[in-house]
Amino acid sequence: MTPFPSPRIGWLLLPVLLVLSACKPSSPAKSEAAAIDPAKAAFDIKGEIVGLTPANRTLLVHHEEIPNYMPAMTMEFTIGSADFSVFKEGQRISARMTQPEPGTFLLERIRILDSEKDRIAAAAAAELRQETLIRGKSVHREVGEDAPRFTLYNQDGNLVSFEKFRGRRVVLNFIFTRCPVATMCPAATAKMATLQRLVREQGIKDVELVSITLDPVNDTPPVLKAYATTRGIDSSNFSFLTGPESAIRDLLLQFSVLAEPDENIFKHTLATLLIDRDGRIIHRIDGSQWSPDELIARLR
Ligand SMILES: [Cu+2]
Repeated sequence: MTPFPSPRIGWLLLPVLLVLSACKPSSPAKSEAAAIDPAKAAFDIKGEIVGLTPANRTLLVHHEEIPNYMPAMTMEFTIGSADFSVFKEGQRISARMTQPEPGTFLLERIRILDSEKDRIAAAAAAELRQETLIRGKSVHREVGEDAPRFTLYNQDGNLVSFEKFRGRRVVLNFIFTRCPVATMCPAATAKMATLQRLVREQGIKDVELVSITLDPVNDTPPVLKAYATTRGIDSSNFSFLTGPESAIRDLLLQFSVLAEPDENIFKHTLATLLIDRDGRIIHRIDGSQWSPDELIARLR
C-alpha cells in the first residue's frame, strides 16, 4: 500500500508548501490543496461502485473523502489495466486515482475489498513473516526442501492456499505485468503458456502453473486477470497470484528471487521451480534460458 501522501509526492510538494506557508497565512488545509498539481498527484481512494459503463470502461464510484483534495462524492472513473468483467455494482474498492488530463480521472491498482478474505490473507502473511524470521540465515529454500506455505489471491480474487495444490505438481515462477523487458517476464509467461499447452496435448493431468507477481501493489487481481485474458491463457490450471506486500517479499526471499524497485518498475532475477505432489521443491532453473520441452521431459 502506498501511504498518503506517498514519499515521492511528499518530496515534490515540500518546497511548494514551504513557499506558500511563508507568504500566505491561509489555513494549512487550503494551502496544501492549492499546492497539489492534479496532473502529477496520485491519491489512494476507497469507495463503492454505484454504476458501470462497459463500453467506455468507466465506473461510477461513490468515493470517501480524499483528505486535502476532495470531499466524498460520486464520480466517473476510467479504469487502467484491469479486467472490466470483474466489477459489479455494490463492490467496495480501493484504488489509486490520478488525473492524466483535466477532467479524466483514472483508477489503477484497483482491489475489490472483502474484509473476511483480507483478514485471512493478512493472517497467512503474518505466519509467513514469522517463518521467514525464524529461518534467519537459512531463509532460502534449497532443492529438496518443502516449498513455503502461502495463502494469496488468484486472478479472480479468490483465496488460494498452497495446500490446494497438494497431490498435483506445480511449476512456479515470479513475474510482474508491467515488465518492459521482452526476454524476461513476457517471455516467461509465453513459455509457461506453451508448457500448459504441451501438458494438455500429452495428456498429463496433474500439473498446475503458478505465476506469483513480484509487484503486488500494482498487480491486483483485476490487473492479473487482464494480463491472463489478453494473452488468451486458459485459467483452469494456470493461477496468477498476488497478496499482501509482506507475503510477496517473504516468498521472494524464501524462493531466492531478487526484486528491487527501480524507477517505477522492478529489476529482478528469474527462477522457475518444479514442486512435487508432496509440496517439495524438486528442480530449479535460474534465469530466462529454459525451454518448455526441458520441463515437459521432467513432467512426463
Ligand atoms: Cu520482468
